[in-house]
Amino acid sequence: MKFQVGKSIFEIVEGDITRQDCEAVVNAANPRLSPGGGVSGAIHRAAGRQLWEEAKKLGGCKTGEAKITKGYKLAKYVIHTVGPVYRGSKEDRELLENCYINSLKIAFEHKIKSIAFPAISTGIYGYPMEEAAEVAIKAIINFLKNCDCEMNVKLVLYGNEAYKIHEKFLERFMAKANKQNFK
Ligand code: AR6
Repeated sequence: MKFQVGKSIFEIVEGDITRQDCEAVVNAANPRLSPGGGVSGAIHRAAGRQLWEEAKKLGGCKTGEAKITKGYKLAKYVIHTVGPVYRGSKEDRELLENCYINSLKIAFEHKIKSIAFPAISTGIYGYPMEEAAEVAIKAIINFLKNCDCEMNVKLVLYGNEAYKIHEKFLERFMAKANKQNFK
């Protein structure tokens, strides 16, 4: 499912983030930026050992913030962001939103034209998929609407269930936005 947002394209796809043809891949990292499991483990395996060699020199990353490294065998860049561990508090939402916004800001600063995100925090960190889908989609679309950029942003959902949840939310969101003359 694909939409034009300003001069950019926003797309949701079902698949493996290590198999996307993108200039930058976003990693759902931990505060140490160590390889870990889940999507982060897969990204580190695909990029190779040099990714950890570079990431470990960055002094970690706070929740909601983002840092960039080279992408080695995976892509030109990897942008590491640390999602919140879900607690069911108001703060979770803001921190998750910050992950998307801060990653996109770094991408913009590096003139990155194509970027792939996983569904940050929805695995080991326990963020409910429906709530996370709303936060991710709104954050990405608002950023693209308000930025003078031409980016191709992909949200890569692992498995059909995750894809369907995002598709449902995106359809409702776009229908509402179109009624309000979405540009
Ligand atoms: N491609 C796309 N999405 C994937 C892939 C893949 N190859 N593999 C898993 N996912 P998680 P978190 C989905 O747990 O919740 C790590 O150990 C997965 O189904 O990877 O932010 C870090 O080091 C889920 O929907 O990230 C941290 O300690 C989403 O990616 C911790 O996990 C995120 O799942 C971060 O937890």
